[in-house]
This record gives sequence, structure tokens and C-alpha cells, in this order.
Amino acid sequence: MTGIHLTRYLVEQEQQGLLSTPALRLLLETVADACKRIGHLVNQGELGGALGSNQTENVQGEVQKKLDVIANDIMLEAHRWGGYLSGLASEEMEQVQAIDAGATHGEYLLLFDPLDGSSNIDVNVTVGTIFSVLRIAAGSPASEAAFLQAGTRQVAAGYALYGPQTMLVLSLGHGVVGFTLDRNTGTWTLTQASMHIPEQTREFAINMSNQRHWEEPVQRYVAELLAGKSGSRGTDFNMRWIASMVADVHRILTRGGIFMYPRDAREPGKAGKLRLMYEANPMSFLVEQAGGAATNGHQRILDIEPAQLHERVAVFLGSRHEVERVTGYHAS
Ligand code: P6P
Repeated sequence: MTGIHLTRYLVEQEQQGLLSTPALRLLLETVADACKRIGHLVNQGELGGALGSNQTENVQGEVQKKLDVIANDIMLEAHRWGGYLSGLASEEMEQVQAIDAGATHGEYLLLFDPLDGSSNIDVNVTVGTIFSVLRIAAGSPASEAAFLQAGTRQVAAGYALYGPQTMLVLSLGHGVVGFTLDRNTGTWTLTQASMHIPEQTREFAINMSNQRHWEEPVQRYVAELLAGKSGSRGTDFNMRWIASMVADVHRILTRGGIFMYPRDAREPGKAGKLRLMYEANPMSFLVEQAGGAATNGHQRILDIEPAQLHERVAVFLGSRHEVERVTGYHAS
């Protein structure tokens, strides 16, 4: 199986009845092509003149990097003419964008974070594009309400990773596969036929500088990890924090681990930092498809019924036994 390119993989999935429609295949190929172009600009760095920040903020109140806006525009432009999408939603756009596909009414909605981890872009640390695909009922308007579907309704999700290798990691709901961009031919080549997260791990990812702001269950869980062999866990743990969700999640999909971004006391009104619809949901879909688990500390992230397009959520995802443990502490 490995060595085939993305188009053949999607056609074979369609022939096996594992990819519902040709429109979805076209949508995913268009996303992959847009990611290839975003990755090229990221890889150009200073040579592309696209580093640094705009004098603008996004809907999250975060300063926009030039590449945030360029990546968003690339994704929008790529999908304007396909006829398979009814609308798009992005971390970088306050409102959803309906697509007038003329006679054809697109049966899908695309949600994406065009450049996750972009605060790392100027220091040459791995960043990526995260995407999620939902269905829309025939004839329904692509209003914000149409996007507000629980993560279990995703028909596909994935991310592109712009790191030492440029990769595309994807799930159609039947496991997780990884493609590596062959720069000699420009093709996405299947290199991981089935990605799986070990149930056990000794590696955790969290921004320790926020420790004093965490709720008690997280304080307890992380203190046990830090106590290592001399504590109740009886073994030592390792820590990694790249501050780029796509990179941290890719490490977990590759070798296991637990990723945590809990809510904290700094902004009690906020459920967390990460966004549900285009960060937590697609990543939780991938993690569960790879045998892991993903909760907000209280419930399965994919079961959360969204109330707002840009709502935030606490995230605990990765190796199932660790996610279940820290979630259990929230219940006790
Ligand atoms: P902090 C990037 O801005 C991001 O949204 C995620 O990719 C990443 O996991 C997190 O924020 C990093 O947050 O507070 O450690 O900078």
C-alpha cells in the first residue's frame, strides 16, 4: 500500500465504499493541493518575503502573521470554483463564507485553521494546516448554524505538517494514514498506511508556565507525572512542548503521549485556549481513529454540541489510558 499517491489512495477508498462521493475526493485533493502551496511559502521563509506580522488581529484577538492571511486566502481561492463546497469557516475569518456554486449545491462544509502554531513561523519551528469536513443538507444555506455540528459528524479530518518533511495526515473514518510530499515529483506519497497511538505512554505535553492557573485535577495529574519513580506512578516521565498543536499531535500519533491544554483561572469565562471546531474536533477525530482518546476533562470532545463557531475548549488527548486517568480525576 505505501508508495501510492494520494489520488490513487482516494480512488481506492471510493471503490471500496470507504469514501462516500467523488465530490469528497475532489474536495480532499483540493485541500491537499492548497496545503502543498502553503507549505511551499512556509518553506521559502524570508526568501518569500512573507514572514513577520500584519498590523491586524484575527477574531481571536491574536496578531495575524502575514502567512496566516496568505494561507487563508490560498485555501479560500482553491475552493471557490469546485462546486462541492457550500461554505468555509476559518480561524482567521469572523464570519463563515458561503460559496455560490451556481447550479450545483455543494454537499460539504470545510473548516480550517490555515496556519496553526504560526507564532513559531518566524523562528523556523514546525507549523501546519488543520482541516475538518462536515456535510450540509441539500438546499440548506451555509449559515453559521449549518456549521455547528458535533465532531462525531465529521466525514473527514486531517492536517498538513510543514516540518523537516512536509506531510499530510488524514482520516476518512477508517483509520489514519500519512503522506509525505515528494518534492522531486510534487506528489503526496503514502508513507504511513496505518497510524496508531499506544495506549500507554511516558511522555506528556503541556505548557508548564501556566501551572499555577490550573484546576486541581490537572495539578494532581501533572504532579504525579513530575514525581516520577518516587511517586505514585512508580515510573519517570518525559515532557515535550512545541507550542504548535499540529507538531505535538503528530508526535503523539507517531509514538504516543498525552497533550493537554486545560482551562485555567486567568480567564474563567473561557473553556480553554484551543478552538473546538477547527482544532480540537479534527485532532480528536484523528486521535480516536488512531486508537487514542480525547476529552475536555469531563466529556468526549467529539460529543460536544457547539454553540458558537469560534468557541474554545479544554483539550486532553492522546494515549487512551492517560486521557482516561486525568479525565477520571475531574470526576472524583
Ligand atoms: P501557548 C498555537 O498558537 C496554539 O493555538 C496551538 O497550536 C498550541 O498548542 C498552543 O496554541 C500553544 O499555546 O500558550 O503554549 O503558546
